[in-house]
Amino acid sequence: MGLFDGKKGLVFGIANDRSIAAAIAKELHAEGAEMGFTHLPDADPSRPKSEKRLRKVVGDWNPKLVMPCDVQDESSLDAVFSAAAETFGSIDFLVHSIAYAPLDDLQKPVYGVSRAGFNMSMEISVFSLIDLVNRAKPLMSDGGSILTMTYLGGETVIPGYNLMGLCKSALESSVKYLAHELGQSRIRVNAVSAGPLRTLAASAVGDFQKMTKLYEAFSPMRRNVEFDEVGKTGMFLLSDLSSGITGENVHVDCGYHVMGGPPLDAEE
Ligand code: 0WD
Repeated sequence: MGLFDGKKGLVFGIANDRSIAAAIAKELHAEGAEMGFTHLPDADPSRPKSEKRLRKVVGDWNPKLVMPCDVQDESSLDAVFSAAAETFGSIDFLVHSIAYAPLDDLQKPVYGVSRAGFNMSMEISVFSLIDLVNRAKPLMSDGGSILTMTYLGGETVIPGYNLMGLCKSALESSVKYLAHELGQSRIRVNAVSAGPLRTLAASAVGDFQKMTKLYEAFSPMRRNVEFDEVGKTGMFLLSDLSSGITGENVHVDCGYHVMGGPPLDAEE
């Protein structure tokens, strides 16, 4: 008997087997969930790289829905949600694990960010959650649970996180407002704030190795978080085990976020 037996949902944001969404989907699958997945559209359909990488993660689960989706493109979103309605009828959960900022803007100080880069980053990393929630609501007539992924750089300054920090602040605020607006429809909206994990997206942000060393030295647990730990907490927030939790930002970061200064045993 799995926690997700008979439950259906959509997962947005598996780029490859190291994606956080892949870690969450693995736990959901182990608990019996049926899922639909999207990948970034492949520029050359005769060489479907994104689809192939996604299918490598989820192929063995025989998913009924695998589709391209660019959250900036209304028509691809329309297609995904009409296919989801046709395939699943209703859904119980949705995973939003999507973020993007143009590298050039991400590497600039916040005051140097371009208007176009700001708009694009906010659209892909924040508005996409709002839009997905709006589109998923009619499919969640029996209630549901929605999860997004964030990082501590949305709450406090993490040098190098720059423009993405602004996006995560707006994303975390969206989680609270959406939770408020959808609570009476029995739809919960939560975020997981994960410690640094080596994924495709992470390679674009600051000095990754420096961050992981910092977590090893400063976090209460003196280590970095593992993929499956983030996956399990994501699964918990999507499951009925967390039925009383909404609007929450759960930190899965070995406690790093509670520290206001270095531990006394930290090396220079
Ligand atoms: O340390 C980390 N990796 C952390 C990541 C710590 C805390 C939070 N996060 C967040 C990220 O900010 C993001 O919101 O977790 C989420 C997932 O990130 P990830 O698993 O680290 O990264 P990745 O495996 O690259 O997945 C992000 C995916 C994209 O992958 P690529 O690398 O191909 O851009 O977001 C998707 C895409 O699959 N994505 C889009 N999906 C639809 N339309 C779009 C788009 N326009 N742009 C990006």
